[in-house]
Amino acid sequence: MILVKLGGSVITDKSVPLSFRREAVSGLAGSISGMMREAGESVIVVHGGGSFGHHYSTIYDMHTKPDTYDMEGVAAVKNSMVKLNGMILGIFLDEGALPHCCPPSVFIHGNCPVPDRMAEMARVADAGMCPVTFGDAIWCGSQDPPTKDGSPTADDCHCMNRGMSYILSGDRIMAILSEALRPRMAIFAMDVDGLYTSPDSGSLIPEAGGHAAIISQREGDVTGGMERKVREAAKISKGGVDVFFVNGNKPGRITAAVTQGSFEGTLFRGSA
Ligand code: IP8
Repeated sequence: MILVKLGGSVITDKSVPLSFRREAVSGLAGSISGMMREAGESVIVVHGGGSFGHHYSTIYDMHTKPDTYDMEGVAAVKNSMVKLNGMILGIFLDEGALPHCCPPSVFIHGNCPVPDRMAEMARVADAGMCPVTFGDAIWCGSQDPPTKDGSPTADDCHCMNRGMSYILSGDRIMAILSEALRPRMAIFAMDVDGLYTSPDSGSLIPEAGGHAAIISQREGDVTGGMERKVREAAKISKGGVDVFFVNGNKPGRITAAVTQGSFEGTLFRGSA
């Protein structure tokens, strides 16, 4: 099984609110469909919020830390993500990737991943459909932030129904699903070729390892942009899963990584 994260910067134009990049999504869906049909690979897709979810999270000042955010904001973020997800599902269907919509509330209760639900997603993928989930605003009753940076973990289940919510990033979902399902590879499709030694003029890092520490935050979205991506990728690879950062505008590179083991991007080698 392969997990693929479609980054918000590939599927939307982050500089223009509510702008969808149809052609980029078609290319990615075509490549995923090919991996499923021709290479017999089971695939689960996670997508980010881009200029949909992040647009409203910023307007309503919502973050990954559980808090009593404006419920109008929770509703606006969720509505925008469902719209974005609907467009993605339509293109996946057109490209023969047989999408199976799985909002995160299907497998995350408050701040707790639900193992049975994640196992069911894997069964859907193994049966030849493509479960598609996404970063979202999540209802969570927790009174205290469960971790230092506020992101939920499987160990911290305090759903006390006190009206809290939080933004769950697609990158975090990648780590949650990787830990539960142990995919063969976790791929992050982004709008750059991979990780660079410095944000502006550095060279591409083909294999990350210790380099990951030197990467600073490139973009300032509510879920932490590149910094969070690197953190989650490092966590996933420490669990023994290969993680690949790749340019999502060049979907042939995803196919080459999955079918030929040829990595044009940045690889975090799994090291359990
Ligand atoms: O784009 C966050 O997911 P991300 C989604 O993967 C929202 O960080 C709702 C802002």
